[in-house]
Amino acid sequence: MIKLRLNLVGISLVLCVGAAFAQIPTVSISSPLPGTVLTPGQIVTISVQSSPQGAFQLISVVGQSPLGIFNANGQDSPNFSLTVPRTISAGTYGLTAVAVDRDGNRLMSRPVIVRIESASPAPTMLFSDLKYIDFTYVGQTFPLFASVRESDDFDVSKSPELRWEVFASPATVRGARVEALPPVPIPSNVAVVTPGGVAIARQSGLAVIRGTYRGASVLIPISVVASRRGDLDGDGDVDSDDLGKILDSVGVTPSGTWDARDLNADGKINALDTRILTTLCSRLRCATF
Ligand SMILES: [Ca+2]
Ligand SMILES: [Ca+2]
Repeated sequence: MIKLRLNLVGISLVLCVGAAFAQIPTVSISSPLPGTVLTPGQIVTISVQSSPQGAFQLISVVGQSPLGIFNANGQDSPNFSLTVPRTISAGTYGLTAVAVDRDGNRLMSRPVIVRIESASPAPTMLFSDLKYIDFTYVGQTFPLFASVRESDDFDVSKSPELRWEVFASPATVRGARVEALPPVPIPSNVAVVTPGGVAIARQSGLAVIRGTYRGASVLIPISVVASRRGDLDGDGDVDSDDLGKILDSVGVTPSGTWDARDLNADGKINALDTRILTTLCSRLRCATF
């Protein structure tokens, strides 16, 4: 009797060890994450993970109607491209992966619940507090802002959908308001805008920075003064005011090879540049008057 019980214990131990080493087949949706918010017309990648490798002959994703069904044969980790139907109603929808193994057995993942929100209407106008930017030296930088409402309570400055471009200015007068660009605007090198939305003056001249967000746009005229070397405030002379601008920038990385503060173009703004500036001063001892 005791022996039998021991034998039973022995068998159960063997089974446990065996189960620990056998890989349990799994299938799951790794993307989108539960709770992801989607809008009609949006394209989203559905990623499925399964194991062990080669266990399944078919992996499908069943989307709650009307999201649709997607199938992949013989892939362990298929990706599917889902376009959210434009006619879908707002609400929550489930996505479930279904895997069929070599013996025809079906395995289902935990459903991923996504939320569909009705698409906000495209804005008709884009706004910026910046009516005009007057760069006083080449290399000067200026962060750009945009919002879809006149008060900046709906800031879209960090949106990946916001795009800044620099075009030649149709206005010839510095500070002139620009109402519209030509149908085919000409790109300009007067300034560049970094992917983070910072405008950098690159050469003297007039230009227009255009911000575009979901079809709405805003125009910001800019000027970069044709200044003499060392004239960093653009007032036509080189004096202690300009020296102050370099002193304020010591240790700052130049915004580019064109940066007017890096007077010896060595990629640094330091004491050497301040010393060069003092040799460029219009008056004795860099006097302002
Ligand atoms: Ca000056
Ligand atoms: Ca330098």
